[in-house]
Amino acid sequence: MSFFGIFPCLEGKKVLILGMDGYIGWPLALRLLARGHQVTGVDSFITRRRVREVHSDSLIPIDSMAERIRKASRTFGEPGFVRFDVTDPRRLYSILEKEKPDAIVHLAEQRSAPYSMIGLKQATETMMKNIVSTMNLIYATKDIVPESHILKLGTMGEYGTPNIDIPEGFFEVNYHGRSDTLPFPKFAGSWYHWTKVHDSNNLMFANRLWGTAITDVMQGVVYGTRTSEIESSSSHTRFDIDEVWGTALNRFCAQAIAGLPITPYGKGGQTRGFLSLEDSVQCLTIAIENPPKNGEYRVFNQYDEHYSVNELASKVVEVFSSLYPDRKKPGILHTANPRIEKEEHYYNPENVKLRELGYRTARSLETEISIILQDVMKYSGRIRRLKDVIMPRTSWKESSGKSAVAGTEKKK
Ligand code: USQ
Repeated sequence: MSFFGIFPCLEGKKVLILGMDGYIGWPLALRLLARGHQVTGVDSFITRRRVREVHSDSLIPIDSMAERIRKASRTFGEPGFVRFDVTDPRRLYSILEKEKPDAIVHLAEQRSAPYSMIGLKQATETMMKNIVSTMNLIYATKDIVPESHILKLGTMGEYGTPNIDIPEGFFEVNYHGRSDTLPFPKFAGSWYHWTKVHDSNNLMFANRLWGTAITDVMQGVVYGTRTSEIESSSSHTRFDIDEVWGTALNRFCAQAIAGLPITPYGKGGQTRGFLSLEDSVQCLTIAIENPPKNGEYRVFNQYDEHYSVNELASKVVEVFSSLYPDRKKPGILHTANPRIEKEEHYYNPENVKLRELGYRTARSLETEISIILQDVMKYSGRIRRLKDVIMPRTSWKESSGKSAVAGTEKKK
């Protein structure tokens, strides 16, 4: 158990989690309940459906929401839950009327960059779901609970990989003899990442219009299978390893256990901010328990350390070899990069604000990789069934609208 998880919060809050069924949503619900907050969740279960559409599944089996709630209630307290899609403003207004939450955490967005790059249909679905759900939340909060705090999950990918340091949201600019504090320029690398930029702009404007209190979290890539509360309740969160829904380090661990080569794309020098699931949940909890001042819009860069994908691949090989000395050492295969991104670049984002509020890294990278490998090993039989969906296929260059157009013609 992390140091942070031991002590319950003195002042319980009412928290609404949009996207409570997701990879981060469920462990966050457990953590907040364990700390004495009242939690209600919303989800449409779209991630479960979309993952099955690419013939994949969570490697670690997950319970139905009814079973999740039963397990949470036995250990920490009962969360409320309502099933709907946040793009439906009527349902969102009605739950805010009913719950009157102190904080609303918005995790209910399409979260896969490769999914958004499959073609026009997926790109527009991502745009629509993400931007509309955030607009619904902005208006519903202003109309029903104007004092509430919106905690919105954005992404470090909004900034791209500029050749200068990245501040937390804003920076001082001097130009032609004049200076101002301005939002740092955004340069996203997928339709998905651009939706998060559009969300950030809309949230910033809502704050200017109505003074809505907002935390816009620029989160790095999350890895891991467990938090303290997952361990004590045996209520697992999903763990995706396929090329569309799985993320780098989680996939590398699964590849090592499956006996497949680990796949840094291209040269593998692409560097991102990473943090464990335990740390992600810790940071979001800190943001909820330390809300922005009335009328404040603040930006947190939420990651622990930055690594290149080559560094992560080598780390997985190293930890795997010491855990399983008798097994064949995993290979590393630099596959052609399906994405359009810099493969060697400068990267130095700032991440001090959460540390100032008390965030401390829960476990070292090596410890976390070792835990993931051992958890994944328990499902090595299931990995064999998912082998065909692990290697990269979704190409940024080949993303096309033709199949969506062909679908329309057929209907006529
Ligand atoms: N990568 C590989 N090999 C793989 C998978 C990924 O080299 O097998 C590379 C990608 O090319 C990329 C980097 O790893 O340069 C990160 O890719 P990813 O698939 O782990 O993560 P990404 O698509 O960027 O998106 C994920 C989450 C998203 C979140 C984002 C944070 O799916 O929801 O917003 O991480 S960030 O990357 O900081 O924008």
